[in-house]
Parts: sequence; C-alpha cells; structure tokens
Amino acid sequence: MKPVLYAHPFSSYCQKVLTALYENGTDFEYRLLDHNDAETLLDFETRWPIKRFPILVDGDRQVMEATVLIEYLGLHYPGPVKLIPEDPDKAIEVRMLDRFFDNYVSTPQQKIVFNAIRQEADRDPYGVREARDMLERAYAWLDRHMEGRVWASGDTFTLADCAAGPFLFYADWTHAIDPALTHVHAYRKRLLDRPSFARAVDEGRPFRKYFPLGAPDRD
Ligand SMILES: N[C@@H](CCC(=O)N[C@@H](CS)C(=O)NCC(=O)O)C(=O)O
Repeated sequence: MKPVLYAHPFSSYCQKVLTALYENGTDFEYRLLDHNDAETLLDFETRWPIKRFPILVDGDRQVMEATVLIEYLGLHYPGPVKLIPEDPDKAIEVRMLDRFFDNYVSTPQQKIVFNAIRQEADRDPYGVREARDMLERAYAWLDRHMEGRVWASGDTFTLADCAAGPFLFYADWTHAIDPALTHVHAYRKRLLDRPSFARAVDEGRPFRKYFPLGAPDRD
C-alpha cells in the first residue's frame, strides 16, 4: 500500500512535501487537485474542510499540515536521507527553522498573493505593508543566519530546507530579495540546484501563467 498525496504541483506547501518525497525516492500515489476533477476535489474537501493542501492519506490514517506530513513520512517511510535529525537537540533547531520559513516567509508571501486576487474593495493595503515589512526582516535575519552555512541547520539537507526551497522561491517573486543579501541569494540558488526541489519546480512550470502577480522570466 502506498501513501496517497492530495496535492497540486504549483503549490509551495505541496512542493515542500514533494521535495521530501523525492529526497528519499518514496513511492506514493499522486492525487492531483485539479479544478476540472470535481470528484477528487469533493473527496479532498470532505476529508479536510479547512481546504488547505497537501494532505496525506495512508490507509486509515490521514495527516494534515506539510511539516507533519514530512514528520510522518520520516517515521513510517524512512529513507536514506534523514530530514529530521535523530539527535533530538539537533532536531529542535531544524523544527525552529522550519517554523521560521513557514511563519515569517511563506505566511507573509501568501498574504500578498491572496490580497492580489481579491476584489478591489476587499483589499488590505495595511496588511500587505505589514507582510512586506515582515519579509524584509525575515530576509535580513536569514542573510546573517546563512553566512558560512550550506543548509539552514547543520551540515545536511533537512526539513527546514524542504520548507526554504519553495517559500524563498515564491517569496522572491512576490517581494524581491535585496541583491545585497548575497547569502540568501546563494542559498536560494543552492536550493534550486538540489535535484529533489528542482524536480518539484519543473513539475510546477506549466502553471506559471497562473501566478497572480505575474511570474518573472527566470528560475
Ligand atoms: N498550514 C498549511 C498551509 C497549506 C497551504 O496554505 N496550502 C495552500 C497551497 S500552497 C492552499 O491550500 N491554498 C488553497 C487556498 O488558500 O484556498 C500547511 O502547512 O500545509
């Protein structure tokens, strides 16, 4: 029996989990959330009325939240790449950085994109300014953090890097990372060169025309 992933290839949170799956060559069934496939959408929305993806279904078990999917895969479908260190103390830093990328890079990035697809009257310029300010602070902190590092935590590729890949990818499209932040740019490039994340990016390529702010002609 294979775990079933309900996902879409252009979604950052799905790319986060796909990166983890590809790192370990984990076999899984891809259930594509396509707006033309009403049956799969209904199945997904019944399973998770919050309607945020991805989710993973493994027999009787259903797991939500991208980070937790990666935790679950590491426990039940372990592979050669340990995305969460076995040393619990090292794992704390990995989880902390995963939260950093989720809360302070992806959340403000999504806020700006969601705002752009609203009706004019429902837009929230103050919220967008706050989100841009948060991204500026997150980029600046990350630049100092990444100085002298290859990956976000420790010497190996971890859960935190699975998050960083898609979140920095779309964050830079949404609110450009200052060219002076060379450590962040080098890290983003390193992530794009990582075969697992590069594959996830390639699978999302056909959907770039749907990026609400307009996808730049790069990456
Ligand atoms: N907290 C969730 C967030 C997932 C999320 O925001 N997914 C986006 C796709 S990248 C989504 O479901 N968007 C659909 C919507 O907002 O209606 C996680 O960590 O998995």
